[in-house]
Amino acid sequence: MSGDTDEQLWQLAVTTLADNWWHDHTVPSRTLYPYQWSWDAGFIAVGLAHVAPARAWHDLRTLFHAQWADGRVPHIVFDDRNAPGDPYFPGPEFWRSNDVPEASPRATSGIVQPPVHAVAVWEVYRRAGRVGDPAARQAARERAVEELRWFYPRLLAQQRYLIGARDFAGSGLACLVHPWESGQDNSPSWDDALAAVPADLTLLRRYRRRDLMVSHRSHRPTDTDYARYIHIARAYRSLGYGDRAPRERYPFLVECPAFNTLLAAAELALADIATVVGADPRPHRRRAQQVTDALVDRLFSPETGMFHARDVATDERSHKRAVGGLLPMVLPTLPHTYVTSLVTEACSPRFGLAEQMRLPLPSYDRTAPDLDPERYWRGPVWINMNWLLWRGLCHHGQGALAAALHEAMLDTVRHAGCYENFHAITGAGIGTAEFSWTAALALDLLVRGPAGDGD
Ligand code: 2M8
Repeated sequence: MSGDTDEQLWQLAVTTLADNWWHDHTVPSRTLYPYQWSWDAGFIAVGLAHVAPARAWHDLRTLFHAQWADGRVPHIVFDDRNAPGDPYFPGPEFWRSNDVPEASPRATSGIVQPPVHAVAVWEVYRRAGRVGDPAARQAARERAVEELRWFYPRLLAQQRYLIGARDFAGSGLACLVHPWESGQDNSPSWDDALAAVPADLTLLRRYRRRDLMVSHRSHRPTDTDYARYIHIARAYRSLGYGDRAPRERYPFLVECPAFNTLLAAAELALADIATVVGADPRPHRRRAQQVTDALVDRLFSPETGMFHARDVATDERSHKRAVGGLLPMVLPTLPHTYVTSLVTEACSPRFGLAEQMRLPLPSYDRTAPDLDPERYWRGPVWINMNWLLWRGLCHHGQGALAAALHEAMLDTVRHAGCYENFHAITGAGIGTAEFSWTAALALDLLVRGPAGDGD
């Protein structure tokens, strides 16, 4: 594919989402990720809201039907109807969620992903009732209010789990117990914390990496990374996925700027939802502010002008400049001076935001000696992170930069297709070719226009 028109891109994105719908949910990709993933479902719903709103609600409901009794929303929901033959590792027999009393009856993983769902629910609600005759519009609006009522207590429980049980450092921030929880799996942000985790390659002989059967080795995390991922997941599993054991039982405990930004953004979305369902929005706004303040206190570095992950075991901040460290820019609660600092960093050669730009922001500093332009979260461009940053730029009155980023994102997808991610320097498509969140967010960008204020 090269140089598609907007109409062709629209069609491609709609087809991608339709092809990735299986039974009661959308998979990120039929080949590489044949189940339902948590934060993918949020981004996917934002796109489905424009073309298949009933499916958007259905998809999110499927995810929340698998929510655990303690409030956690698992990062993968398995379903053997759509994926016979054990096509993904680690699958249900690795996670063994059915052994855990708080787990949902449906097999899931035991870890979480960034809580983008409240934002997604609000976006789907906002879009409701925009097509059809007046009666159809009215019915869609009423249904959307019912959906908000269904989701509100579940989203609250999700927040309570993350802000409560996951605050390992007592800092007001949620802590990740596994790099997969960040969604930015092999980001250089975790390198320091991971260095202390044993990399037992013999573990990989016992299991088989299914990702390498459908993807290039040079695009995926290394075996050393994978051995560590498995070690950390097994340690957490041995605690019954509990969050109250002594800290040294958790091989990886990290506060992530992007995850906590989305945690605060979820509180702001919940404040909006609360006003519709007749609840009090003020506690949500208060919590959003508290998380924002903790982000600034714990994760902002005056030296780099951006945010960085903090390893809770050593209490050290990483020095790596990853795109997640720019994400607090999406928060209306972030004081202006930090927004300015983040925009300045985003506009540096490291990330390349500019009124004339060819490619969206990479996942990692383009000038760093350890940039790996095609390896997953160590360089490549990801549309979801750029879409979030674009929302932040729109919100903070950076119209010209927002418009340039909007165009760069669409241009990249028009040229390469709905790939999972894109080479940090050339923009070529990488990973799986029919990737749901790229398709979904392209639809949203097309509808909303450069300033985010379109229909
Ligand atoms: C990637 O993560 C999974 C593990 O969860 C994997 O590498 O197999 C990440 O890009 C993550 O952000 C994403 O949610 C998932 C499915 O698209 O794939």
